[in-house]
Amino acid sequence: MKLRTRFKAKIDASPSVADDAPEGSGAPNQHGMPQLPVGQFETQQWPVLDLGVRPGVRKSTWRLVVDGAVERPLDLDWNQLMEMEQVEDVSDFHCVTTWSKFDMRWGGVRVSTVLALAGLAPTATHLMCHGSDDYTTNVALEEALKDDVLLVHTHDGRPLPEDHGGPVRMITPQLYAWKGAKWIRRIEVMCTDRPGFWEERGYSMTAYPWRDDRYR
Ligand SMILES: Nc1nc2c(c(=O)[nH]1)N[C@H]1C(S)=C(S)[C@@H](COP(=O)(O)O)O[C@H]1N2
Ligand SMILES: [Mo]
Repeated sequence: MKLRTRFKAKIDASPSVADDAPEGSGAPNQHGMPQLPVGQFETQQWPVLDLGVRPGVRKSTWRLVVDGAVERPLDLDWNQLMEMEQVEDVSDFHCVTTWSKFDMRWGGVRVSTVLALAGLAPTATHLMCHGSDDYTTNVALEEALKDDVLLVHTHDGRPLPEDHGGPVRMITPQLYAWKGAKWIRRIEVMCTDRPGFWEERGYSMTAYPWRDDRYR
């Protein structure tokens, strides 16, 4: 069964699909949500936010392990990522520190494409995404399987800058941006939820911007 079919009910029940009173302002975005979530302001800048570590990953050294509750663990290199279905998408970026940047142009591979290749165990529910700086963040599968959740290598037609997680990072446009691991090196598929770096320090497990879902 296709992953999307298998997870359809959960995706349809996820906050950004099921919420009939999303809190925010501005014209509706492509999902019918107010473009500016509650408590956010729009910026033209693209600030850099991370732990201050620059792991120095290059295309030639980048690898992505997909393991845990999967049928076929993967260990992908750059060329293998390039051989997978490539997509372009425009989406917004919402940082929990209250800035939002609209209409970012991304190029990359859907997380769902990679997970379909690995094959999810029937009991899989969440991901732990690991960066090369040892950052971690947890994402529910019904969020990670959405079409705009990407492993991006391109922004605005250029290689993703190292500061922003290049050569490859994850993005989660319908969640706060901390759910998108920069310099992504491992996607661990889990059968229970577990907090990542910021979640252990009091940030939300679910991180849904249109309900001010910042802390837990
Ligand atoms: N590997 C890694 N990914 C990370 C972080 C980090 O510290 N390390 N910070 C997160 C946070 S808190 C935010 S807001 C976004 C910021 O992405 P940017 O620096 O490209 O704006 O990356 C997220 N992904
Ligand atoms: Mo953040």
